[in-house]
Amino acid sequence: MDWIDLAVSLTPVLEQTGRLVRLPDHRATVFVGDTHGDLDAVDRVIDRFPPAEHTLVFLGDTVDRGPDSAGTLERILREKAARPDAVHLLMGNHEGWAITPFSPADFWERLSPSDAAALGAALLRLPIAAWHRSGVLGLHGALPDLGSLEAIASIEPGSAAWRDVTWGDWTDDPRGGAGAGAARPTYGRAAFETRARRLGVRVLVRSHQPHAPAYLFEDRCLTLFTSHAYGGTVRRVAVLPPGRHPRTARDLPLVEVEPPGGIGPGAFARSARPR
Ligand SMILES: [Mn+2]
Repeated sequence: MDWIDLAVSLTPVLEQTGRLVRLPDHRATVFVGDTHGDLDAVDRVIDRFPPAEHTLVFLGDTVDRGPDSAGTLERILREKAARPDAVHLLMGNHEGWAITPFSPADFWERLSPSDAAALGAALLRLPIAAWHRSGVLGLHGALPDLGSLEAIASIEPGSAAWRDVTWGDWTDDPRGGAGAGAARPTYGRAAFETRARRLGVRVLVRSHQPHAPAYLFEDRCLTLFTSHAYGGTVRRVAVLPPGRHPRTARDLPLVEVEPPGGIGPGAFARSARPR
């Protein structure tokens, strides 16, 4: 099957799951940050944490920037099709390109208009957050300003809450961030604490900002990146073992997904573009 047809064929599975994934307790959850066309990163994650034994949560931004966007997305979708309950791809801003297009977006801009339309519509069905009842929430960017966790299930693509989740940044600047009106909504500690309390979130695991501090807000906000596409970042995933009730994100072990001996000369590097 052509892989864009594969993406379209997953629509019923995604609709059944809904916008808010409920993660199971009985096996480890592995959170994977932006992969951005870094197929080697995805291959290594799946080799090391097989979906037969783990729940994999990809936090979005699988395409653009890196050398093999189509291969990266296809690999994740094939794993999803094979084990729909064990592999989840959440929506990042690069999966939401059909709603908020931006440039440069090398992957999307090279697709034919019909392929971009079909794939863009299919990816708008993706879930936007994954919840583990130990208090851990995974999503791409920032927490939405909602009254309850359950409200996440009703987020509409294009809404303010959707924009916060897919585009939102965090900052430790004590003055806070640029807020909801900015092209890239940015929030500080006060917004984090208020929103996390309302949602019942103890620990947030997210990606989206390749050079953000790994830990923010008393270590309750973990930023992961799992791609070499921006250069200078070590690919890491975070593991939530079964039975653990984390107080902070430091209770989720970080695992580097690199070849033996480190990044090495074969790694690619691209100039950082803050998207
Ligand atoms: Mn992003």
